[in-house]
Amino acid sequence: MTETCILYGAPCSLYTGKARSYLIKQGIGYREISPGAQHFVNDVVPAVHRWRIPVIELSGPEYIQDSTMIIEHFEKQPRIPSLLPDTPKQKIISLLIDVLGAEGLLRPAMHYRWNFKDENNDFLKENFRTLVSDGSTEMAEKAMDSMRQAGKFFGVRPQAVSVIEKIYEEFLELLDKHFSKYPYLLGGRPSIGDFGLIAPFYAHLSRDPYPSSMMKKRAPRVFRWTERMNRADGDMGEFPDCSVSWIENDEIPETLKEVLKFAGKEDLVAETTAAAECINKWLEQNNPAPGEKAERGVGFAEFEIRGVPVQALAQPYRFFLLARMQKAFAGLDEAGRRELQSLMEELELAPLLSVAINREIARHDNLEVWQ
Ligand SMILES: N[C@@H](CCC(=O)N[C@@H](CS)C(=O)NCC(=O)O)C(=O)O
Repeated sequence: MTETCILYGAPCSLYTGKARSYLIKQGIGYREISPGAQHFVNDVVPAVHRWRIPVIELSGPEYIQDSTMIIEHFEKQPRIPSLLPDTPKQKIISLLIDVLGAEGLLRPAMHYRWNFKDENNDFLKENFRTLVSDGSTEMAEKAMDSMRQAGKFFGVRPQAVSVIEKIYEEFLELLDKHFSKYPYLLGGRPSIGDFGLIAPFYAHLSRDPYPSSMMKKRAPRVFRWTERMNRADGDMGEFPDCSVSWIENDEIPETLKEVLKFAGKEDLVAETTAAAECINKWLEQNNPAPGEKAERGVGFAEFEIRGVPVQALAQPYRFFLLARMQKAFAGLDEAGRRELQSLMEELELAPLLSVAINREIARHDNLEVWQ
């Protein structure tokens, strides 16, 4: 395998897991370097305007920060086969799961990392030492403290903990059922949705000691999928009869429908709708100039999960990803749109086809900017 890029990232980083898995599955050569490296601190951070991982460095040098944009870069290469299905249902569902993975599971990812100190802390300290420039335990602990605080921004507060756990346990059970039938979300080949979902499921939920052990006990097939997503081959020995392709006839398996219906009903639709309202209010009041940087969060979306009030950062980035799904939907022919509309209604996810913020988010020079 020839080395074609450098990946700045880390095993404990949620979004690095998404980009890394794509590179592995596509056979794209890379060398992973920790962001504690001097070159990252001195050259890469100024080039991408902020400390954020993952970043890939290509010849030039050209830098790309953002797991989705890294994948998009390779998806556009003519010699690399695309992992976005081109049939209507599988395409839209793949792009929808990309949103769910990037933003929809931050509460369990943060809770199971930061609220189990006895089990996780030593492991995390060692991991976080590789993120900081002097490799010291003191700096690692500071970085951990700031991430622990970040959990609260996503709605991980004591009053919501038991409901976050309950929902995650049920979600795991449904996902485990799916992976007892199929090696990947859409059959015998990973798709863009698998890379979205691996983000919370790799670094945090399958790797940190407490949730890792929980997943191995409660959902061993989900754990196998997280291994599989980090192997260059299909790694699907348990499925000797499964062909190395997406399920035929644009079918969405029933087991995956159950997972999506559950995610939508529990919080994805409510949170997305509340975030859109919050961001639209902010836009009305602030009217950012076109080209102005869009911050990670603009206020807090307020909604309920199983009757428990939650406040979570309203992130414009969610709508950057959602717009990709909505544009793909708009680009379908009429029969495709009709089919999708009825599938999304069946899954109780139809509002996600239209909920939007009043200004688009674009990417410019590695930043999210208001259009
Ligand atoms: N949308 C970005 C999010 C990247 C991101 O938030 N990365 C985390 C580590 S997993 C980070 O760098 N956080 C530090 C910060 O944002 O200050 C992506 O997909 O790459």
